[in-house]
Amino acid sequence: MDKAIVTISGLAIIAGIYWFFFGKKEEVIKVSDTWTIIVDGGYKPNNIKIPKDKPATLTFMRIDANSCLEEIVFPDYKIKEYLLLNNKTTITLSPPHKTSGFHCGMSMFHGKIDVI
Ligand SMILES: [Cu+2]
Repeated sequence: MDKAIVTISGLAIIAGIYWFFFGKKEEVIKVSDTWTIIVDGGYKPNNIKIPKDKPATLTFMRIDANSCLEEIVFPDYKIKEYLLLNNKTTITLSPPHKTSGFHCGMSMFHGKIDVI
């Protein structure tokens, strides 16, 4: 009986470790044509991977009333947008040139764009 408990808890721990290292990564690494970023106490996700050969359309859904997050800046793309609360704002990065960052109007919250 004790052996069974040890075996089962061992398997549960292995499954947990597997999930921790492999399960989580998939939601961060996402290559597609559209991305939805939730703006809530920061940017979720805050690391976005976009393809190097085509425009990427990012949709920002701001649900955080904090005025700090009302503006978003992509310095390398010379883009500055106002994010309406409880609304979607679409920003197209074209052409995607290199790895760059974005941040709120006061540069307190940050995100990263990886071009792959
Ligand atoms: Cu800010």
